[in-house]
Amino acid sequence: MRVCRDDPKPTPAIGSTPLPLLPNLPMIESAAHAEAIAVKPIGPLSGHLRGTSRRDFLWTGGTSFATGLLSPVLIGLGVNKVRGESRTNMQGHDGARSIGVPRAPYQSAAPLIAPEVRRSVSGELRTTMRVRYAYKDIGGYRLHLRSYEGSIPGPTIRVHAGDVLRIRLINDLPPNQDPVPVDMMLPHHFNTTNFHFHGLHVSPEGLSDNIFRSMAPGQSYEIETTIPRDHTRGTYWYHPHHHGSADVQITGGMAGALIVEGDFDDIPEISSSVDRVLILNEVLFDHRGTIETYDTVWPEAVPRFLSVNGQREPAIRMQPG
Ligand SMILES: [Cu+2]
Repeated sequence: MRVCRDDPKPTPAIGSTPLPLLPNLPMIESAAHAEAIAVKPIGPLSGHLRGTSRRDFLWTGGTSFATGLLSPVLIGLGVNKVRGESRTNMQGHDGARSIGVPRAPYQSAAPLIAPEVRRSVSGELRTTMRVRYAYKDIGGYRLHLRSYEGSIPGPTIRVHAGDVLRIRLINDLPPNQDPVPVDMMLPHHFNTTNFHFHGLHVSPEGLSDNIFRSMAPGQSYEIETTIPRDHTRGTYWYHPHHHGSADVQITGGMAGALIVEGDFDDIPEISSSVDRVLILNEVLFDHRGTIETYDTVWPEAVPRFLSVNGQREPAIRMQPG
């Protein structure tokens, strides 16, 4: 399923701390690509369910999310894919183009870290999403990118059909330096954003899933949407959808999982199993470890590597059997 294609190529990557702004510079490299997978592996109490898996896949340009119940075999496939990509691209980042990128400690096979979870209570999720620059150490590089709440990926939102989501979005990015172009098809205003609930069947108007809103830096905005009671359960995601800046922001890491719980989640064997959200991003950055020009996310002939929940080659440990 393809959606959200008004900008050519999305993707997530990184985040965590305050910092000084880097100047806009014409730079080398990159292309964007992100994959996000939410996986609910079968726990030890539900061995007989292994092999019966529920999966939903969403593909968006370079970004994909998958969710559901996946067997350890499938999880293994995902990890192998990440490992394969990483090895390939490690060489790229050791090349001349990565000279000058700030370095950071890196330990391969570190335990997988789950994104923070924000869950609805009594039919409502009321939360704040602060959009800001953040430092993120990933794969041995210290990157400086736009984020939700200073984390990459953003928090995981867990709701139920019938719930109301009330989000206060605070755009803490600095002012845009560039004027609005004559040709609006050109990338512009990378610090202006908005908020899109990818895949949700909700109102596209007003304060709801309105991709035509423009959320300027230095301002805060209310977002409110109601999920229909008969909404399909599953894993969705959220990301910016502002024309002209969405690609750069998503590539930098502004994305998170949105899970509508229900269906057979309450079956004891499933509810007692470990639920893992895996968000796979292709990490891209320029020689300063940031993304400040569209050329950084396009074309694709540049170094890159994959991350899982903002980590390069993390380890997922599972009990045998
Ligand atoms: Cu989308």
